[in-house]
Order: sequence, then structure tokens, then C-alpha cells
Amino acid sequence: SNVSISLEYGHAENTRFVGNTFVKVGPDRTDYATIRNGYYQTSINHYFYDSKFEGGASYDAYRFVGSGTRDFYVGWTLGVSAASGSTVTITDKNGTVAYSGTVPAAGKIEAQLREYRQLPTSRTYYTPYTVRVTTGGVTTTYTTAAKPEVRLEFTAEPSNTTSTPSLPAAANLAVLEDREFWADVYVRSNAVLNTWVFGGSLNMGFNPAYGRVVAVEPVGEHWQSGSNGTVNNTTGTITGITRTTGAPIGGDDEWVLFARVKFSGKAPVNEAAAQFGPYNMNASMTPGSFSMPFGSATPTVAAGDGAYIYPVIYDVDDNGQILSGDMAVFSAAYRSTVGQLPEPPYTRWADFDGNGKVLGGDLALLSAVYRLSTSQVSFEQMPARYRPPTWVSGWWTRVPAFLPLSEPVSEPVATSAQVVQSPTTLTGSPTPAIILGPGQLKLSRLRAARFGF
Ligand SMILES: [Ca+2]
Ligand SMILES: [Ca+2]
Ligand SMILES: [Ca+2]
Repeated sequence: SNVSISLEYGHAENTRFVGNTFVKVGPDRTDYATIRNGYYQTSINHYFYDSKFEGGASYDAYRFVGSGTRDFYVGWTLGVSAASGSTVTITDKNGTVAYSGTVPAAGKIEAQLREYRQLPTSRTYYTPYTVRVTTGGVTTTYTTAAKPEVRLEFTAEPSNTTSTPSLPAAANLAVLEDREFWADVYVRSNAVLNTWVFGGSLNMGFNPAYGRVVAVEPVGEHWQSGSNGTVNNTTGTITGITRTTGAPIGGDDEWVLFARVKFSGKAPVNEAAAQFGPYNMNASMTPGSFSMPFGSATPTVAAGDGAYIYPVIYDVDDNGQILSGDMAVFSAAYRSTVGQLPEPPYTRWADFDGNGKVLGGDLALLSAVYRLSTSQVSFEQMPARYRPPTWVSGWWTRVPAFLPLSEPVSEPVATSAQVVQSPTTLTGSPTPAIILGPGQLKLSRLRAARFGF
């Protein structure tokens, strides 16, 4: 056993084990017990507070031997965050006061509270506790376990952090399509009642039209067991991500990394409707029950990040590459004025720089990325009007959530009143505005066109 209380050499009472890590090592033995207690005398009032377990050790791996009254208590430290000077009173489920005190300048008190008393054949719980916090004459009442929180953070540069006292303010990740980025899910105990989290389960959802899961990645040794769940990129769901541990990290009110999902965004170019994004991937979280020292609860979902996917505007046929198919659509619109004719040709799409005409400036933009795959294009190579408002460089940026992202870029649709040529005329004999037919032009000739061939 890891702890053996009361042997034939003598009995014991009133021991306290605080903040220990119990590790089961060596070959499996059928007579193993993490806590062994008893001989033939009374052996009571043994307390274990804030224990951590590794290798299969557990409070449930106990053995009482002998006879007489024998027990041990399991307890945890509960932090209560409140304004300095607040009074805190904590009562157990029987109404017995377990803690009473005043919050010091640091803004937090810590109380050692019993979860249960283990007897040879029974277990008596003291939970749930009622926590009353009185600040300025106003009393707020909490119960353990108060709901923990989960929060989503999108990042294009995952850190090695597995726990952190604070996360960046909620923001939106604005990212070009066909790039890999991560959704990090963090969990912490209640912001007022601070304690550890032993694990839980989580489902996630996203709009599969705008992204897919590449992998659900391991997040570190601090979770001793778990599952990365089942991904369905057709329905946009990840079900059954689970984590459990007997040795939680973080504790207190720190955020602990629970899951890390690698995504790749996808964004269509809808040339007919002139819809060019960005698109909200609409990631969502549905947590199941989470286990904590004083009980279990379903977390609240804290306001976190969103992810907006920007299409690489040039890839009009959405095949992931900027090649002849895209050039053909552009060629058809070349030298046209936006809104002058019914679409197609797709002048609203082809007018990349937004000056109202499909001319050399647009061709220059397209030529610069020709033959690249969409994953090789960065915002530098996109027209300014297709970049996120806070963009500085590269293929992603974080946009503060309180700033509205650009609305989906769309141009007014040409009405019949704006059509200056009849469709028959257009089909039968191209006007000077439509010199180039779809698929008829190679890049070299377009370059020539740019210089006025
Ligand atoms: Ca696309
Ligand atoms: Ca393409
Ligand atoms: Ca233009």
C-alpha cells in the first residue's frame, strides 16, 4: 500500500495528508491498496486533502482490516474569489458551518472542506456545500459544485501551454482557406468557486461547408485517460471527446487545455451571386458532465473565439488551384465594366481591385498568383478589399470580437435597366468590351493584352 495506517505495532488517529501525490508502481498485486487502515483497535480521523493519483492509485483502492472503528476522510481545498472585505460562510449539506471568514486584500480565501467520510462498509458525504458571500450587505449564494466553464480559442500558432491563469480576450481568427489552424478548448472551475477539474466530455460542431477537422490532437500528460472522439466532416460534428485525470493540473481558477482540434478552412467563391465571404465556421461546443472535487456539473460555455474563413478570391472554380479554369472565367470578363452587362461574364468577381472595370490591375493581381495552389496564397496577394480589417501580414490575423468583420463582399446585381446591349447582340457579335472568349486565351496573351496588344 501507499499509506498503511495502524498496524500491529500500534494504532493511529488524527493524521493529515495534505497535497500528496500517490503513485502506484511495480508489478500488479491483488493485495494492493492505496490506503490501508486498521488492526484491532480504533483508527479514526485520518484526513487526506488535495491528493493526486498516478499509475492506478485511487481513493477507491482502500482496504480496511481488523476491527474497531476505522475511517478516513477525503477533502479538498475550495478557493472563493470575492471582493476584499467580503464575508464568506460555507455550510455542509447538513447545515453545519465548515468555514467562516473575511476575504483579505488578495481577494480570495481558501477553505479545506471534507467531501466524504469513508468507513469500512459505507461512505458519508458532506456535499453539496452552500457558500454564502456577502459583499456590501448583499449576499450571493453558491452551491458546490458550481458550474465550471469551457472556452474556445482559435489560434494559427498553437502554444505548448497546458494551463494558464488567463486567456487572451475573445476575438475572431480571420484565416484564408486551405490553411491549418487550431481550436483549443480550455476548461476551468467556476470563476468564484475555484477548484480542480477531474475531467469531462465534450461534443463540438462546425459548419462543414467552411471547414473540416484534420485531426483531434493529444493535449498532454495532464489528462491520464480519454478519447479524441469521433469526427464527422460531413455533418460537422465531433462527438465524445473525453478526458479524465486523478492528478489535475492548474487547480484554482486556471484554464487547463482540454482538447485541441486541427481544422482546415474551406471557402467557396460564388461568382453568380457575388458572394465572396468571409464565412463564419460557426464552431460550437456542447459540454457533457464534468467532474470536480465536490460533485459534477455541466459547464457553461464562456464567450470565446470565432473563426472566419476567407476564400482565395482568384480560385473561382474552387478546385484549390489558380489555373486555366480560373483564367478562362477571367478572360471572359476582361475589359468589361461592372454592372454594364448581365452576368456572366462575372465582372463583379473579376474586378478584383474594385475600380469598376476588369482591366490590367485585376490581371496583374491574378497573374501574380497564377499556378499557385490556394494554400500558397497569402493576404498580401489578395486585393485590399478582401483582407480582414486588422490584417498586417501573412495568411491570418486576429480580429477583436467587438469589431465587426467585413460583411460578405457582394456587389449590386445588374438589373435589366442597366443592360446596354441585348443578349442576342452579345451572343452573336461581341462588342469591343468583350474581346476575349472563355478558354480562348493563354496567360501570355493576357499579359500581352495588359500592355495593349
Ligand atoms: Ca475556395
Ligand atoms: Ca481554380
Ligand atoms: Ca478592376
